[in-house]
Amino acid sequence: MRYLLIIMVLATAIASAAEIPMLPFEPFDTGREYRSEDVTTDRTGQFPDDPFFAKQWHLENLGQADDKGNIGETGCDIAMRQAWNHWNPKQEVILAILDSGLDLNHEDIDPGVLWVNPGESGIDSNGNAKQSNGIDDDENGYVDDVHGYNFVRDNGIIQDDQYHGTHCGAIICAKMNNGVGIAAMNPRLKIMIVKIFGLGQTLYAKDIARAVKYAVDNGARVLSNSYGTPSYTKEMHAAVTYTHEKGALFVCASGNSRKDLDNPEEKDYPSCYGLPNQLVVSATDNADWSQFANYGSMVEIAAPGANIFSLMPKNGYRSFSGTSQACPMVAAAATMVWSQNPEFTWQQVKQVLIDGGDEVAGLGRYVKKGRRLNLANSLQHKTGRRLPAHDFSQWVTEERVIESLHPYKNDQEICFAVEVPQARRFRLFFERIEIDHHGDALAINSPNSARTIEKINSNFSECFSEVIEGTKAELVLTADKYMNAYGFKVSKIQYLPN
Ligand SMILES: [Ca+2]
Ligand SMILES: [Ca+2]
Ligand SMILES: [Ca+2]
Ligand SMILES: [Ca+2]
Repeated sequence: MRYLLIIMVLATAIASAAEIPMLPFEPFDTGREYRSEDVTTDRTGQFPDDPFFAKQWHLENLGQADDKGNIGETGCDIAMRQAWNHWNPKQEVILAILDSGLDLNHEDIDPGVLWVNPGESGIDSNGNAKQSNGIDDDENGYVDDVHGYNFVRDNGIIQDDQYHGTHCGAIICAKMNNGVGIAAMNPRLKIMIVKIFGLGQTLYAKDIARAVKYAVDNGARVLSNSYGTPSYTKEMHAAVTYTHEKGALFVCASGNSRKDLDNPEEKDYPSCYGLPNQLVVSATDNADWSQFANYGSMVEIAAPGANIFSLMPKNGYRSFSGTSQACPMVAAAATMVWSQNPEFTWQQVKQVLIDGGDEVAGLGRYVKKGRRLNLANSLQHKTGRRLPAHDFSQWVTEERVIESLHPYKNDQEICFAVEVPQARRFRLFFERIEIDHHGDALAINSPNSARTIEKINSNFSECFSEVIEGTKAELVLTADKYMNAYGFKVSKIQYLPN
């Protein structure tokens, strides 16, 4: 029942607040928090020398386990080590993070990463520091907004009093190669902190819309938005439209509820506002599987988002899962591409990120074109890995029914063997698939290559599987003890004759 309760809590939270941060996929009470004195990993003499670097599989995945012990697959990462070698910033580009602030007291945060508002820094005519004199020195409508603004308390103090902003922000801007804590994507980016969550009042759409407008009006060209709500609001729609008019790139998390965002009943915002300068981000794990992210035609890129190790307030460290964690990676990648190509428009930045992404088998169900961020490619304007293209016009179609019980039973693992003796390669046509995403999955395995080709835990109809090499496949349906669904029905197979 544990999962069910969590879902209900989430659903209640969504219903009661107009705007909430996307809660991490993992419940709060699992995992452990680390202190740097717990660390036994000695990385002295290596680059980067941050002791938790090996836990940051999203930066460099050498097949090590993630923080929860799941073994990864080499190369399922954003190619950060190579990206560092190809980064030559020509111009500063400001990246705004709209979240709960940043823990400036953390041992692994350097406040030097923060954007500094020139109009709110230095000394005023009375000899007081402009950043704390209680005066709106630059007359932008916000008092003492030296590093951004706190819309929750209506002041310039952007310290995190929650955790979400620190965890997501530090993925980008923790201090790296300092022998402490984690590495980050790049500490030399300039980060504007726009605090929209935390202790104090609950903000509603009109306040978040003001915060979005603040970010672009004060120079941010990339905005990282790790929050969402099922409610459409004209205020937020207008704010995202405003970022489009101003030529900024609005990067946002697709959400963690395994919803089909193309379904009118399952919309989530800001992902579904449909502005072309939006880049909606899905999440993958350390073997490039998509587990929980919302999906749909507006989701154009994936980035690592399962068990992402980062900072917690009070010198803590831990992993969280969510598109909230994937979103800042793409936002930082966009900022790095833009810093290196200052003449680019947002269209070009977005295109370079999508073009550089690696195509992943099975990811195409959840992300348009099935691409996961590869920052090293994008910084070099290289095309990422592409899956083989097939000319299906020569393939033979055969009626064949393979189906589970409808609904399938809870608490079981059941295997369906498929053989197409005359095939060189083949694919399955699903009339319908409905697999509950809480602990259930349908895996398509290829005994020929000893690989899992797809893992499906959502709803689709009238669609093909990925191509399976050889003559055999196995469909393995795994169900936990709670909540079931229709299951699946294959009605046709299509194959290339041998
Ligand atoms: Ca001001
Ligand atoms: Ca001031
Ligand atoms: Ca560090
Ligand atoms: Ca289930």
